[in-house]
Parts: sequence; structure tokens; C-alpha cells
Amino acid sequence: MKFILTISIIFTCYITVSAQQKNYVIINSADTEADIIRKAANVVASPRQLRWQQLELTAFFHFGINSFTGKEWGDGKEDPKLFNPFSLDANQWVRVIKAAGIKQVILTAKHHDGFCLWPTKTTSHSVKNSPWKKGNGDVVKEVALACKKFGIGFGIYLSPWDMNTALYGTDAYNDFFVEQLTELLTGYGRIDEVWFDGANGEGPNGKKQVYDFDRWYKLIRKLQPSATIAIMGPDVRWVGTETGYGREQEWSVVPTDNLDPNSVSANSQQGIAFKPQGDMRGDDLGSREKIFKAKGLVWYPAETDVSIRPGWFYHEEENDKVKSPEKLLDIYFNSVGRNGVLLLNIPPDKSGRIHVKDIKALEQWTQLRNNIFKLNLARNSKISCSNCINQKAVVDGNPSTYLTTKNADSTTEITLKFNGNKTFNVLLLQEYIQKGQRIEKFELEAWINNSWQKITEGTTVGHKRLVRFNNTTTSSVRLKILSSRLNPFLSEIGLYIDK
Ligand code: FUL
Ligand code: CA
Repeated sequence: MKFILTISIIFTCYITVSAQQKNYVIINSADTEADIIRKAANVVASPRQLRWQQLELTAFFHFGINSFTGKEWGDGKEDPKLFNPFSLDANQWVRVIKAAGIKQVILTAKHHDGFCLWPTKTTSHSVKNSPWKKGNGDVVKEVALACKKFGIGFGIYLSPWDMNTALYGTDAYNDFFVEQLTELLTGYGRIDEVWFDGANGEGPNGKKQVYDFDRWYKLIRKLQPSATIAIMGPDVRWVGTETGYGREQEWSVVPTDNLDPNSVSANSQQGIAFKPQGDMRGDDLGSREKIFKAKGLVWYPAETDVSIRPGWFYHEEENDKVKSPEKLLDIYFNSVGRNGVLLLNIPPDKSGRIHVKDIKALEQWTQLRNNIFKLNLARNSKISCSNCINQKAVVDGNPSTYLTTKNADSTTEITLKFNGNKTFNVLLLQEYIQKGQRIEKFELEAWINNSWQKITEGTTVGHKRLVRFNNTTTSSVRLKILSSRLNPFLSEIGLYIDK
């Protein structure tokens, strides 16, 4: 008996650190702190989460009855006749955002007011009863086709809260919602993301709805298995604000209390099929202090949503309040550069086109990013690291190649020597997250006046970390990984100049 037990413990350890890495792990009460660190280091993204993380830039299109009434939240009593985007051009929407480097869009197929942008069979409160294309239009179809044409991902926002239907607040609403989801998941080709909002107010009968999320998740997994389910869903976490700014310390591996071993799928392709619970709003979600108290850990990465305008929907009076290219750049540094995926909302106007002010801001933002990131000044540097394996991989421009340490060391120092002096003010770091998110603390030093001087520091890295600092001129830098959960896997180091 004892013998069998020992064998099984060895086997369990082996599978945890081998190719069997999963996007969740259960913590047992007998686990030591070292066991928990090892488990946390080996939690990885599911394939659908990894694809999503690598997009980095995604866009929201908030469009609907509110685009015509000037409201942010309708009340469900709006006349569908108000909806008339006389020159709607979904190709223009997608062309504009693609030129800005955005890789996927999410369309508000239905917002809280219940008005549907596709001719659904479930309700008359839709484009079918609008004057647009004499009731024969389908915005979901036009956007889906444009995304396909331009080769970018397509996702849907379907508001669980529905202020229009009389079914809201009754069990029948869950069936109604399943029908709406089924139409969207079967009629428009591949769906890459399903976005469920957290807002849950009252419906027309004054009742709140108890949503049957489990049923909805199962339906999505069945009909669109590669779609990530975001926010009120198991794959993607809301970063916690709508400012565009993520956390300084952003862990994709976070504690959850509801990892029931009987309800998680054994198939790592499927991953977990329920929303992880626990506090997801604080400043620190995944430090050692937090994970040591956890019952389970899950890969649950942050999506940072923000609008290019003050509101989520287009309002003419906000035409002069479109965020500046510089503000958008700062948002980029603090969302994508803080291990998040940016979800930037660009709301089409009443005519059904993206307004020229938004286009200008996007173009200039793209220009700013391109100017900074066109040349990695660390690219041809000479690298030395006494305890590293494959050290050259961190400057080869390929995020799929990486350095790690010998003997599973959790600290290291990587020195980059340039050919002459270089001036830079941006540091980029990327972990090879296919092996897990591990780095907990780093420092960058520069060789100035014959000594190493600290120029910047940080905590987490994850998929991408960007840090800005004062202009620094030097012939050599040293990156210190001061703390990591097991050995770090670093795929890229970049140094750039923002002039
Ligand atoms: C919120 C909604 O209430 C807003 O209208 C918007 O859709 C935003 C993205 O999510 O919860
Ligand atoms: Ca690389």
C-alpha cells in the first residue's frame, strides 16, 4: 500500500511539470508553500486563452439604439424606427481598426435595452422593424463578413440584462437567451469571443434575473469551442476598471475558491467551464501571499476595456473629447504593457461609420507605436549570463524562442553589451507563457560612470511588460531577475527610444 502511494505521488509530480500542464490546479491542505509555488508556476493558458492573449489589441464596437437616442443606457422602450444608419459601412469599421493593429472586434449584438442588431426570431425589438434597409438589414452579418474579409477575429457582446422583453425575470428568459445565443453562434461563422457584461438590473416587470450561466457556457463550448468567454465567463477576467489602466502587478494565475474537482473537465483543451470566484478587483490578485491561502489556482487573464470617447456609444457632443494619440499611447503601455489585452471601444456614429476624429486619433496612435517599436536597440547585443540556457533567444525578435536558467535557478543576471553607446527609455520584457507566468521581480541596470546603476524595476512580466523611464545612454545593461516561481522562461528583451 505504502509502495503504491509513493509511486502515485511521483507520478503526480511528474505530470504536473510535464506536457500535462493545465489552466487550473487544486491546492490540497497538505501542500507546502514550495508545493504551491511549483503548482502556480505550472498553470498555463488553455489554447483559446493563449490565442486571445497573443492578440494584444482588440476593439469594441458599441452600436445600437443608443447611437440614435444619445443615451448610454436605453430603457427598452425605444421605437425600433429610430434605428437608421443610412450609410452603414462595416468594411470601413474593420479597415480602420485593422490599420491600427487591432486583431479582433466585439460587436454589441444586443445592449441592455434589448434592441437586437440582427433579425432575430426571438423578439420584434430588432433591426427587422427599423427603416434601415427596409427591415432587411443585419449588422451582425455585415460586421462578421467584414472581419472575415480582412482576416481578423470576430466576437459578440450579448447583454444578459434585457430591459425590453417581458420574459426578463422569469425562467423563460434563460430559454429566450439560449435561443438568441444559438442564433448568433450558428448563423455567422466562427465566433472568437463571447462577452457577458456584469450589469444586471431590473427588467420591465421590476424583477431581476437569475442567469443560467452554466447552460450558456455549455452551449458556447459546444457550438464555438474556440471562443473565449469573457467577463461573466471562465476564460477572460475584467481588469476591474474602465480606464484602460491595468495593475502594476498583474498575475494571470489567480486564486479561486470554487475549483470543484468533479466539475472541471479532464480535457485541458476544454479547461474549466465555470467562472472562477473570489475577489478580482483588488490591487493584488496573485502574489505569494494570496496564492498561499488559495484552495485552487486558475489561469484567468486580464482584459482592459476602455472607450476612445467618454461614453461607450457615439454622441456628437463628444466629438471633441476623443482621446488624444498620446493618451492612447499611455493606455497601450499600461494595458498591453501590463500583461493585459486592450479592448478599445470605437463607437460608429449615427450614419453607420467611424467618425473622422476617431480615425485621426487611431492613425496617430499607430504612428507613435510604430516609431517606438520599429527598432529593438538590444537586437544585436552580446549577451552573457552564467546560469542561462539559450541566452541568444531573448534578442532574436521571435516570441516563440526563449532563455531559461540551469538547475531550475529562480534568479539570474543577463548582461547585454552593445556595439557602442545606445540611448533608450523603454524596456520590453516577454515571458514564454506557454510554460507559465513566473517572474516576480526584476531590475534593469545600466553601466554608467564605471558602475551599475538601477534605471527601472518591476514585479510581474507575463505575456508582455513595458516600462518607461528617463533617457539612458550606455554601452551595456544588466537585467536582474530577482525572484521567480521556479526557473523563468524569458522570450524577449527589448530596448526602445520614444523620442
Ligand atoms: C458596462 C455597460 O453597462 C456599458 O454600457 C458598456 O457596455 C461596458 C463595456 O460595460 O458594464
Ligand atoms: Ca525570442
